[in-house]
Amino acid sequence: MHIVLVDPSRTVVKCVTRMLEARQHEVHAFADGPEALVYMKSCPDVDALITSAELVTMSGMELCWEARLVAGSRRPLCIVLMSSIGDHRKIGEALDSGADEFIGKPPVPEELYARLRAAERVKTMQSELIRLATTDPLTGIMNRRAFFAHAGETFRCEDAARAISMVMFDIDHFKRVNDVHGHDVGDEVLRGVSREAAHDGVIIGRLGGEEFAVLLDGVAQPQAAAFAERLRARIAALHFEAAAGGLAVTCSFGVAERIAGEPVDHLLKRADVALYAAKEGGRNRIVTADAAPLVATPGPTSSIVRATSRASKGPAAPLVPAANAAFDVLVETTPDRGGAGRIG
Ligand code: GH3
Ligand code: MG
Ligand code: MG
Repeated sequence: MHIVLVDPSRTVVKCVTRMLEARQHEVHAFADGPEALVYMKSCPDVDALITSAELVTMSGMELCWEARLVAGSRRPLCIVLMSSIGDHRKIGEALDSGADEFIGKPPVPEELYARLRAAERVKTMQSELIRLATTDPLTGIMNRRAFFAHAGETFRCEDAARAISMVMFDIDHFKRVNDVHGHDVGDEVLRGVSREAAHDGVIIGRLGGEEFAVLLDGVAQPQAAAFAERLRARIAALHFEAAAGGLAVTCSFGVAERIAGEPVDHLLKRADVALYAAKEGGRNRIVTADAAPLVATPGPTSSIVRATSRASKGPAAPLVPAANAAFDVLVETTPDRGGAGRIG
């Protein structure tokens, strides 16, 4: 395991490091909490923190708490607090501060090893739970919830000068792929399209069905539209094999750049309205939304995106572009001829 060890005593650090290295653990030792936290922030693969309860500029309890915040809910981290004081109140306080284990100082090697083995088991389970909770099982990319969480974090860290753009896209006439070639081929198309879109290591999520979103951090709308155009062309060039013959698919794209202070769901809404315009305009194209905010009239489904209401062809909560908003059709491609014609 990759372990951060924090103790002000060089002797303790030396002794515990020797114990851990004897079991092939990788140890990074620090004399105090703040420097350990800086390291943990920059190094997301730290598996465990072993800290003394008695530190210099912050208490061991505070470090436990801060380390828990650094790890958040998406990063498994085992925290072990070491203290020479066998005070039960202190043990309770340590556990309440985010520690998983409490161990005497200096630790007895066999106890330390056993606690780390237990930590490893818990970590494996936590990693699997996190993976299941954040990954779309069909495509292996982020699911809707994880994408929103990731976008939310990006938005919180935003520096005012940095552009952020959202690209939403949806496979054209995908229902016909299923109808003509079967659900398994449909699934293969979903995998192929998401693989192509995830190609450059971009932040991509499957928002539902055959609808995807890409978050482009540090990218303004014109460059985001150019990215979408490259992706549109790459997806259109994909070839899928099916019993009834080969097939190709196209996608429609909506692109929007974040207005300062705009929340994730609002930006997605604008990208979705642009996507809707791309569908209306003939599909297999990119439409950018103007930076003007949308006026969402109140309605039962007026949150986030309208994919569901579109898919069901039922009444959608109306989203009305504000007076100065405009749709800008960027890429005029050959309008589709009803989709089925494209499917070989
Ligand atoms: P449009 O061009 O307007 O987007 O038309 P469309 O046919 O792509 O859209 P529609 O919303 O009518 O159909 C989407 C289809 O996607 C219907 C649904 O059965 C299918 N679908 C949703 N999730 C999955 C999945 O996980 N696998 C497969 N194979 N199909 C799926
Ligand atoms: Mg579709
Ligand atoms: Mg759809």
